[in-house]
Amino acid sequence: MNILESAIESIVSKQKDTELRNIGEKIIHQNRLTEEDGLALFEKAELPYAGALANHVRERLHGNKTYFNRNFHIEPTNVCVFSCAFCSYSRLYAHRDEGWELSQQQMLDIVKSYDGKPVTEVHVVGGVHPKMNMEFFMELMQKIKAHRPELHIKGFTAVELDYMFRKAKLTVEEGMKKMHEAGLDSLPGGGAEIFHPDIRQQICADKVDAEGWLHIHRAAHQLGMHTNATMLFGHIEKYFHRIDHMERLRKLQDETKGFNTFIPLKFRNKDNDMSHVPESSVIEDMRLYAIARLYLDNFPHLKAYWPMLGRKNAQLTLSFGVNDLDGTIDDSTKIYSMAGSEEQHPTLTTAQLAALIRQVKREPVERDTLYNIVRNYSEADINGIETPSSLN
Ligand code: V47
Ligand code: SF4
Repeated sequence: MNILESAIESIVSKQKDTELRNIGEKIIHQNRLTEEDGLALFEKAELPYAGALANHVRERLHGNKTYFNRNFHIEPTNVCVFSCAFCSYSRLYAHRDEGWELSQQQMLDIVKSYDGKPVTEVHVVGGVHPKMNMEFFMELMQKIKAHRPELHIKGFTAVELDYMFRKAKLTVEEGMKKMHEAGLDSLPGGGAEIFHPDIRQQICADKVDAEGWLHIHRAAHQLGMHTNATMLFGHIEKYFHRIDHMERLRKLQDETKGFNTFIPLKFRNKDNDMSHVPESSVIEDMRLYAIARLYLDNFPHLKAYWPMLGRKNAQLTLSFGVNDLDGTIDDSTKIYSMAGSEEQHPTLTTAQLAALIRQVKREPVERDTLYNIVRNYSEADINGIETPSSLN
């Protein structure tokens, strides 16, 4: 038994609550948690206990490695046919003069502005514009690939794809195949929000439901594509809804093994129809990351999206199960700055992101979208780089 294993055994053996102690035993022996276990963790586990268990799992899976990638975002539009109550970013078509709509050429120019820069991924995500159809995006991807074939296109949430496929009168399988052939390499995790209909009805009633979201990801997995999954947390959902959400993802992952990463997204309450709902505390946020790491035993990676959490809290998550900090995001993604994130200009250079990770004694590893290692960052690579206290 190594030092880490004996430390976690000692923490579990000292746990006074029998149910929580049994959960700890399961984690040590790599046994799956039940829904009741997940609920008990949310209801009773204090942060140090859940966190120690999650850190044990994180280090068993990844040691100190903390991944990030060099990517950039394209947000084609914020015009959207839907009106999710938590969204601070979208504008209805009738008010499109207040929003933005990029042409194919403008998006291609963004791609070209990265010529010669070592980015590996473009993340394309935006509102659901009634006039930007599947043909438009297929053509865009073909042009991107013609210009830079090796650039990985991670694009379009299940919400955007569901709308495109229905408009094109294609089945999910047909639509996904066409998008894949046009250049789509993988799917981001957005649009999942909270799957349970009782909550979905209140926060995003009109967009694709849980079954539809899972269907789209299953179809992508069946084509050999990888995808991510998110959960929008810390608003009106109860612990039970979080477990229900993660349970549905765990089941699909058992079936397909196509998910790479789970990304909890903390609800931010500025300028949206849920501004009266208070944001969750940092303790609740860290407990959520930890419990997600424990519950989703078949997800290889757990990501904290730093532009939403802020840099310091993102560093903190690395002790509570998280092993991925997304990317350098070399441009200004608006979905969080408009919803109240402290990160109004979410840009970090690669060396700054690596320094952020090193500062909390983890090992920065640059990856591509599929977690192939691009580069390890040694102390020497980041010497003299500003650390977060001076970056904030
Ligand atoms: O689905 C919208 C969320 C998501 C708010 O797969 C909000 O690598 C908090 O999915 N407060 C879209 N969250 C972004 C997304 C994403 C981001 C980064 C990486 C990946 C990936 C995916 O943003 C939406 C919704 O859940 N969101 N408004 C808000 N007020
Ligand atoms: Fe549209 Fe996405 Fe905003 Fe919902 S969250 S209103 S689908 S942009």
